[in-house]
Amino acid sequence: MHISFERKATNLLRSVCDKRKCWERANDGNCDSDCNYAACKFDGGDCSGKREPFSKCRYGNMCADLFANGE
Ligand SMILES: [Ca+2]
Repeated sequence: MHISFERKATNLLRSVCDKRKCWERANDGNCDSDCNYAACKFDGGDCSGKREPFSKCRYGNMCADLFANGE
């Protein structure tokens, strides 16, 4: 059975969105950068027009998350 890394990453990020209660903060007019991932719907679009600042990374969302975690 094979589950792609990308799919795992997406599931992981979705759980992160849940933990951070991003769904409650999405689209409230404030940019919550810790929710600004595709898996969190880019904070409901509160942060710039869905641009990906870590686009150089193959898995941009994950890189952004690791970066946000302190390294
Ligand atoms: Ca927000």
